[in-house]
Amino acid sequence: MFRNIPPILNAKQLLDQSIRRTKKIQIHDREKRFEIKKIVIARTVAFITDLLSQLESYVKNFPSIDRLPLFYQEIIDIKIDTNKLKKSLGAVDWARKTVEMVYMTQSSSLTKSGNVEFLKQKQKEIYGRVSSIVKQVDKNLVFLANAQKILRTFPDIEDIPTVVIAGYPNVGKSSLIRQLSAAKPEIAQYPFTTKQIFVGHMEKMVRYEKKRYQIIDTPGLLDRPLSERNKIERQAIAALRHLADLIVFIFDPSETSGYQMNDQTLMLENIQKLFTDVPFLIVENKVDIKDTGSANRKISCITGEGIEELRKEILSILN
Ligand SMILES: Nc1nc2c(ncn2[C@@H]2O[C@H](COP(=O)(O)OP(=O)(O)OP(=O)(O)O)[C@@H](O)[C@H]2O)c(=O)[nH]1
Ligand SMILES: [Mg+2]
Repeated sequence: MFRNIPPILNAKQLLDQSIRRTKKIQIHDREKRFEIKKIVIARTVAFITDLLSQLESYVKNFPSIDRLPLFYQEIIDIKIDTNKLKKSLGAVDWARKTVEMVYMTQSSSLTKSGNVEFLKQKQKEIYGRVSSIVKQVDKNLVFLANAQKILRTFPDIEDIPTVVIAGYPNVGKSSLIRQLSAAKPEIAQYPFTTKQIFVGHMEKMVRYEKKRYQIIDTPGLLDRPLSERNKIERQAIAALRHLADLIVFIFDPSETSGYQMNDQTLMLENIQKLFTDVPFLIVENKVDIKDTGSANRKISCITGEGIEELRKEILSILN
């Protein structure tokens, strides 16, 4: 989704690139004086127009945040900071307009003059002014380049029926995604292995047509108020809030995850209070270690027990 943004250079790289490009411009005239004049003018114009088109493309090609789906808006605020992002885009746009103004007010004095020394002096002056404008927004360009790097790591979310897997850390959420889809999120025996949203897909034949579903892995959540949640946990909450048509909540009754059932139960209750209009499917994982005998669905991501039944149940709820 965010892979097509052109690379954003910092001030020095941008100025160096534009100067390098203009050096290639050569013009021949039988009269040396005219030749120099034409070259100076052509290079100055090319330098500025190249810069202008770069600056314009940075702002124009950046996704307009307010028009993105709400999930992305929230993830951008968590991982990048929407305010700073808007300020940086504004600053780069200011630089473009200011460079344009310099060009409009100065370029006529270039064409009017026949004096080569004066022309060269004028060219130096314009380069100096334009460079100082671009350097003023260097930190904004660096911020945008970094934001762009972060955007590229975002998962591609489609507008199709979606199940979000949630639960305490280390209970087997990523293991379940691996069982139910072709996605291969990292699995490890320590908490907080998953640090961002991961997307897998499931399919079902509906009247001779293949229907696709999304299954979303989230970072583990602890039972605490939203205001105390870190950026990794807040991504899980954003996925639950904006993407879930069904929430599969995973318990680990074996407590080999390192978290007690008491705490896991409290968290489920709190999450249920937050998302009252989404159906919940409560699942106990690691039944190969511990079977509680409760009425909840039981699975094992190690032996595969209960996985196919769970898949069917998820697909029948999602429809
Ligand atoms: N015995 C047993 N171990 C399991 C089962 N499912 C997962 N595990 C193990 O539990 C540990 C955590 O699994 P993950 O899938 O990484 O758990 P997670 O919930 O995604 O963890 P975070 O991303 O850190 O929140 C790993 O060592 C898994 O091998 C299961 O059904 N039985
Ligand atoms: Mg995980």
